[in-house]
Parts: sequence; structure tokens; C-alpha cells
Amino acid sequence: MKTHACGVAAALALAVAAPASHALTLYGPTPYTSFNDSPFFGMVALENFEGAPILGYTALNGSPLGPGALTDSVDGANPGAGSIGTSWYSGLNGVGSNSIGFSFTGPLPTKVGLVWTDVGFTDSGSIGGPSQVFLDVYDAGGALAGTLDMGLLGDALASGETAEDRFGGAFLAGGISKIVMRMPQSDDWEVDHLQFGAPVPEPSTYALMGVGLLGVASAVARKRRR
Ligand SMILES: [Ca+2]
Ligand SMILES: [Ca+2]
Ligand SMILES: [Ca+2]
Repeated sequence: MKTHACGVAAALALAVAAPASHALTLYGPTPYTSFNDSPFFGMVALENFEGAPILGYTALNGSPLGPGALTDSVDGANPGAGSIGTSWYSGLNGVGSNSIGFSFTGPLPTKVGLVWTDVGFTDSGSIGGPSQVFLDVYDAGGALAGTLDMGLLGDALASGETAEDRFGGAFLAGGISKIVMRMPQSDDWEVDHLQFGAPVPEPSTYALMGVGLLGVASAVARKRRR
């Protein structure tokens, strides 16, 4: 009996000693008109770019855009007449970019999402797309963990429509250090609703969990001996 209980305790300790599998799970592209449409709603923090920045991330490029006639924010949709909200734009000081990236600080999130909201001019000179969108996800070590193909996005309008907006997201148990959304054929586009959270437990947390489970196992063993 005692041998069996020790075996159980050892297995439990092993199970919590190391973080779970590092397999990447990708979500989307899915329609998105509010935070409720996120698979991570209620589990992560939301940056909607409508006020002071929330803590825990750094924008690698781009700038806030709006409110205005050519803004596509998730917040305050006003189809055909721009948006009364603010988005995050691919350009900064008149220089556009094919990518929009955000990196994370502190305990790395395991769940991250971002919403593509609009494309302006593409390289071919058409306004509003459709044009290819990708989402790259980087692991805790900074290596590319995987890419979500979000397909061709763009409704040929650039004035506040939200029916075209698409969510892309990822779950990675070992933590996500950075995400980068890309439009290879445009440097004139927008995103909104960056969301991240469910941080990787600190090593001390695993140690505490191990101690707790060992305590449960030895209590079970004592009860069985009685
Ligand atoms: Ca917004
Ligand atoms: Ca839009
Ligand atoms: Ca559009």
C-alpha cells in the first residue's frame, strides 16, 4: 500500500514539475464585432486602443488612428461614415509597414488574439483589398512557433465597416513572446482589440503545486494504512 502511494505521489510530482506540451493551437479567422466574439473572452485582458495603454505589451511599430472617416475600429462602428473609435494603423509618421507586431513583457501570456479590421490601398492600387493576411506567433524563446493563414481579407470599402473584421489567435502553453500580423501586399491597413493573458505559471507556482499534491497523496496513504 505504501509503495503504491509513493508511486502515485512520484507520478503527480513529475506531472507538475514541467510545463505541459508546447504544441501551438491556432484560432480563426472568425468574424468579430465585439470582445464577446473572442474564444478568450473572460480569460484575457483587452487593449482596444480607446484610452491609456494597458500594461504588459509593447507595440513594435504603427500608431493609433482615429476617430475619423477612414478609421475601422471595432469600437463605435459607423458603417459608411468611418468610425467613432480608434484602431491601430500600420503606418507611423507617413511610413507604412507590411507588418504590425506586439511583444509581451512580464509573465508571458499563453493566450493572445488580434483583430484585423481594414485595408486601405494595396500594392496593386486597389482600395479595400481583398488581400492576403497572416498571423505569426513566436514562442517564449523568440522562435517562430507557427503561422495562421487568415486568407484574403477586405470588402473594397475603407470607412468603418465591421462585417469584414476577422479574429486571429493562438494558445501556447509555454508562453507567447510576440505576435506579428502581416499583409504582404499592403502597408496601409489596421487592426484592433489586441488581447492577451492566462500567463505561464512561475516556476515557484509549479513547486507549490507539487508540494500540495504530495501532501494530498501522503494523506491518502495515511488514510489507507488506517
Ligand atoms: Ca478600438
Ligand atoms: Ca473593417
Ligand atoms: Ca474595409
